[in-house]
Amino acid sequence: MNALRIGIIGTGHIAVDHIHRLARMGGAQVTAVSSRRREPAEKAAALCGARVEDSYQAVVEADDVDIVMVTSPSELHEEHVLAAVNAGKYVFCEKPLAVTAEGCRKIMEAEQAAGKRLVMVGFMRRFDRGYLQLKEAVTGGKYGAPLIVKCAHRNIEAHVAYTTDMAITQTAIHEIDISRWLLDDEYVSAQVIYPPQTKNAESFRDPELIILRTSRGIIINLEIYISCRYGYDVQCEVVCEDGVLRMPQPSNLFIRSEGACHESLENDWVLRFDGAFDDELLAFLEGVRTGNLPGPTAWDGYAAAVTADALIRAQQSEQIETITLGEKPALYR
Ligand code: ISE
Repeated sequence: MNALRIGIIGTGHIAVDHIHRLARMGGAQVTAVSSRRREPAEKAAALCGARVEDSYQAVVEADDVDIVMVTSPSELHEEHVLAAVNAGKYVFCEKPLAVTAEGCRKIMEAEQAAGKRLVMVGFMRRFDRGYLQLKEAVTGGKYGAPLIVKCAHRNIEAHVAYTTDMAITQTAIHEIDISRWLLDDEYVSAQVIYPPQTKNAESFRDPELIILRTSRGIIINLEIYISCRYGYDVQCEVVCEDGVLRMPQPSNLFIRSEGACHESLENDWVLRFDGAFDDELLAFLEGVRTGNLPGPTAWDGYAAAVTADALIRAQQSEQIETITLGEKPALYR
């Protein structure tokens, strides 16, 4: 079996993480990388024996690139994914697919013009063991219809210059995707409610409570707390008619000592979702080999972007905002 040849656009932290994963997995070879900054590009290239190209166009057009991995800053995703799709290449794009719903729509149009699915979005939580168990239990129907989804997404602190809307586009975006996937339903409205501001954040609103409602009337109640300080903590519980299903946490050593019980939490998402990151890449590569890409699709990226737009409006209006997706194109049905 010939190794799949990968070109990477954007060589920050997550790209380097993917390079290490690909090296461990085998079956794929990074051949070219590009970045707006030369030094990180050279460092990333040295890790995998790739060459540095001067532009993203050169990566996309290279004959020895079958797959383009887009790990550039979010606001550049649209341009980079469109170039790759228009060149007929398979694309793995880190979330978000694009920062606007309009950008995602353009990507779907390009993919439809290509006549087949080329794009997978990096919503890695769909490959997490805990979420997969939850999905199986919800879908199995044994516990009755789902009524409420309660989620919490807490980060230790903002890792970059953070703004209030980033709590939606960078952070809540994971639950936006995972809840519609868990429920197999689409959102119809969005609301944001603010409790008192934490002393741990100054330049943006934190924490906040997000309420989403789906077409079947299911409520998603999501707490986002970017600067909780104590650890990286992601929780999800689905209240069904005849039972409550809680996502299991990855197991860590449980210690009883000095009159207390203690179990440590991971301190970032790459460690917390380590297995999910591996399994998503393996599924993507297998999808390219078989010509049958798994989700998350560009439609999923689009649905998340439309919901994020409504939530940003809701952050400002503090009113209930409606969400309208329109019809799902045949390619994604
Ligand atoms: C980051 O980009 C992620 O993807 C993490 O999963 C999320 O917890 C964090 O808030 C984001 O900034």
